[in-house]
Amino acid sequence: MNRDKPIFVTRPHLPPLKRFLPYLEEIWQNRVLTNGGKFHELFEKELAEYLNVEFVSLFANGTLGLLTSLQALEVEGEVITTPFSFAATAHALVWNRLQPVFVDIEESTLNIDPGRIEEAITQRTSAILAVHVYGQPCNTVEIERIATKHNLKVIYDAAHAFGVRCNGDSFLNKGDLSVLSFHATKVFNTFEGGAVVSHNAHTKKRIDNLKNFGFIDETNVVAAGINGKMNEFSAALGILQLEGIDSVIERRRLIAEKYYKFLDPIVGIKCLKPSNVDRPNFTYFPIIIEDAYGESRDELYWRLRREGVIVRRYFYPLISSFPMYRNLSSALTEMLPVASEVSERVLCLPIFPDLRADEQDLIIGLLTK
Ligand code: T4K
Repeated sequence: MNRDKPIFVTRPHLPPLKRFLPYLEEIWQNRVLTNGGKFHELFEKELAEYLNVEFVSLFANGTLGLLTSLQALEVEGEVITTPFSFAATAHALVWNRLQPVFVDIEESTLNIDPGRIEEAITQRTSAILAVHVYGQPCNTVEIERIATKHNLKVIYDAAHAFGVRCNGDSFLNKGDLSVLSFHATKVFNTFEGGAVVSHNAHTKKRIDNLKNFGFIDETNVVAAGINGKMNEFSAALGILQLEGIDSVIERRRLIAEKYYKFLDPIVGIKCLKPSNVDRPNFTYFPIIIEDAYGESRDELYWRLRREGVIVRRYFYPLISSFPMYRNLSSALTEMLPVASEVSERVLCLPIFPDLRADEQDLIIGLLTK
């Protein structure tokens, strides 16, 4: 194989270009590029059906979906969240002038530990912003119990969770709102894009107004909303991508199975496997590098990169260690022992539908040493 070409942690799946061209031609003819055109309407409808949810609002990206969700629910004061995520999760709070309160994660799922949430609740807490990290569902039952008891809103950052099915259902129906990302690096992409799943027509309407600057009609603006709208090009791509998503996830499953087969026997490498889900999406392939491996996570990271395998340390460093968060009392490393340890040991291996067998063999060979 050509070793000059790097193997990235992911590559976006795209349909054949010729299948996209008719959509482009139609957009060129219609001259409707954004603000809720024909493809936007159709994609929103088809997406809701695919995800088995009732109300979907499309967004230009997941981050704007998070910002708008917090605004829509009128969240105030402090919000309990996880440090083990992408920057966007906590940044969305700051953009809404909310204070993140970091809580440690569970070792088994790497999601926020419900057992640590209640001790972090204060008079000022109004919501929980949890993340289904790597598409592994949070303990939604326990989170709901705590939220009901303390009258808190629940928003799930479901950026990684597209297409994951649990008990035959979509866990996007849990909590008050769930936010998806359709970024190029995600299982399902619309170039850039995102969506917010809500549970009633009133909330969807409010979210749709907020993503259009807060306009409710041509002359009335009811809130300082943002421009969060998805354009027609992304929506058209989304319609096409839905046709291929199940085979994309199946291909990812086969790659994951091969990794399990060859990496499970290696002493010091622990493959993190999805649990309690009917259909995982294999959006990432995270492994934990234990001392017994004989090489640290960072040594392995650099060795693989020197060999052209561009692995990633999602999520290192922890959000709580970023300069704008590290002075918070909840950001102390001692308060976050599991997240701190995992962040130092985790490595995400390449997984995407076009990963070739010889490329995967090379990666496995490098890990086997
Ligand atoms: N919440 C969570 C939990 C998230 O993980 C994210 C995003 C969000 C919220 C926010 O959603 P969005 O607003 O993004 O919709 C990437 C993505 O930019 C980001 O979307 C994602 N999480 C995060 C986990 O990863 P980087 O800086 O690692 O991406 P980058 O550009 O280094 O890409 C990684 C690899 O992917 C590259 O080495 C090559 C490949 N790649 C990437 C792009 C963009 C391609 O082959 N083609 C491409 O177009 O952040």
